[in-house]
Amino acid sequence: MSVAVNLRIVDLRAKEFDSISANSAVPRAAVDITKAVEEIIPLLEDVRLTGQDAIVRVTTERDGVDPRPLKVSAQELAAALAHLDPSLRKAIEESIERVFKVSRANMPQSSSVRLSDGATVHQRWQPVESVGLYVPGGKAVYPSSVIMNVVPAQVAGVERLAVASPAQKACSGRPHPTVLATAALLGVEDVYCMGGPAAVAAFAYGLPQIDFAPVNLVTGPGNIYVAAAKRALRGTIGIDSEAGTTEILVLADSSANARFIAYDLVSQAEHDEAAAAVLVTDSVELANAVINELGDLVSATASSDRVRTALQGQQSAVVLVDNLDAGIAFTNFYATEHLELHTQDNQAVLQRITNAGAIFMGEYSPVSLGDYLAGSSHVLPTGQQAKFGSGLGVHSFLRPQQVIDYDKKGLAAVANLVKDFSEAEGLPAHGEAVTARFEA
Ligand code: HSO
Ligand code: ZN
Repeated sequence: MSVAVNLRIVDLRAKEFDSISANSAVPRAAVDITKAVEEIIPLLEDVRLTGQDAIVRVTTERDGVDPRPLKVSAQELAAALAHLDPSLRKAIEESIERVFKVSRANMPQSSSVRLSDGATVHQRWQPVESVGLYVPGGKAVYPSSVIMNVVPAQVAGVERLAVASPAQKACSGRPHPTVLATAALLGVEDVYCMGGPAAVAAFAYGLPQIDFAPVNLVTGPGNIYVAAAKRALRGTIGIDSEAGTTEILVLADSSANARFIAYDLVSQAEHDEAAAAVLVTDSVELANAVINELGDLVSATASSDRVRTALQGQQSAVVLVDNLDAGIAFTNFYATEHLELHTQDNQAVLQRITNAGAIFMGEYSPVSLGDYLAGSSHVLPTGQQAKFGSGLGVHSFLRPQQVIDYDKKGLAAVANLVKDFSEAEGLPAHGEAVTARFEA
């Protein structure tokens, strides 16, 4: 039986809106990360002071399993790979290959600028030495996230890559076998049975009992407590971003296929009750058609209750606008994680899109393709972070380093200018360090 979906309609026709009013018209689901940070600080401290003991304690208490040995053995990894369903293995291998190709093409180039005779500044890209990748357990199992994190790190040239994934009660207290199998396929040998904020703390502080050294950078998705741990430990470690709940915004005109759009909204709503699914359109007919299609789809889909809750939450809506210009303006203000364009001229619209995590062009580029197999990353900025951040990629694992290479002639040409600057800043020793080189 089909039950109508109450996707709310936000009518912005004949209304002025700006970034603030657009985002309060369709607010993100509220998450109190500050409170979560407060809650987990004692646990992070516990891991810092007692290492593996803290991890064992918290996992036994909360999940009812002893995660030891924390390090997943080579035999366990090999067994997980041997038991991997052959067709899933094919899909994983194809995904890996595509992400590899895209990552290789995305490697930034070093540069070298000669500013005058004997005056050169180079820039080279240096990989981060060690990375911890967090792979969540819980509501869903994401071998795809292993690919999206590991492949760009490997292409960037990261030397040491450790994966942590929580003990699963249903998997005899070990991480999920598809996660292990994917790690094995990627040649990752350092895999640990640990989860939640404690795992992020282990990445930051190391675990002396099992000779696990701290890493420099932690990436990967997780629940609010994992995000809170990343926020609390940032500085001790680098982090990719604080991954929030999935968002999809579809910008469509009357030419769009309502059924395809409904499917795509449902596909991302499937992740979480707090997922945001937003349709922005200037066509009332399309809006009604999509809402109509959703009734059937949501009633029939596997996670019907979760999807319905997500679509009927404050964070999801159909936004009606006067025309495509207003739709583009709303889209840029909202700065969605995933943007789908379903318009008569997607290329022209694309030129005017400034803020989005990733952009999916037309009816044969759905978000779920990007989640698994497009070759692009599915680790993308949520909650307006697309205004300043980007998806995960090779660049996330690289640091630009500048190399300053001046000879005597190059330095002589600017020696007096340095002296003038240094005096203006009241730091004459700076200038003297240069002029001294030219005194007899
Ligand atoms: N859409 C999610 C990624 C994902 N989907 C993983 C399926 N598996 C966040 O971008
Ligand atoms: Zn997804």
